[in-house]
Amino acid sequence: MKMITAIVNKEDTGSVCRALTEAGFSFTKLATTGGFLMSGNTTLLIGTDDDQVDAVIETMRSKCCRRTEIVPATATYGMAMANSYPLEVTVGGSIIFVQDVVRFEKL
Ligand code: 2BA
Repeated sequence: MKMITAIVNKEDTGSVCRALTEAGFSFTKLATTGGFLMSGNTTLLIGTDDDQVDAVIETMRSKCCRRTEIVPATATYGMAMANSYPLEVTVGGSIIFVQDVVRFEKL
């Protein structure tokens, strides 16, 4: 079994969650904050069989897109940093980590 940890842009969260549900995958949705932009994103915890990992990722790929975000000149981000001019960063589609699950119990 694997645990997929996926950080999803907030713009894509609704469509990604709908697609995962329609495809029959179980997940837990957490409200999270990116450490660099300090803006809201969503982290999904998706426990699944090894042979379903690619299907989960393809389902997500169909709903996640890369987008450019402009950080205003006055924004502070990270720890005690501020930019003096507008900053353009490419965010997403999704940052995905896949880890082995040593033991799974449902009580
Ligand atoms: P944030 O940390 O808010 O980062 C938003 C975007 O800002 C990143 O998009 C990246 O393009 C840019 N960025 C991040 N750190 C930077 C830096 N030190 N210098 C310049 N630009 C930087 P993504 O790479 O698509 O990441 C989207 C979100 O996924 C991140 O939001 C963070 O919440 C998470 N994430 C990304 N990489 C991660 C990692 N290695 N471990 C844990 N979470 C990660």
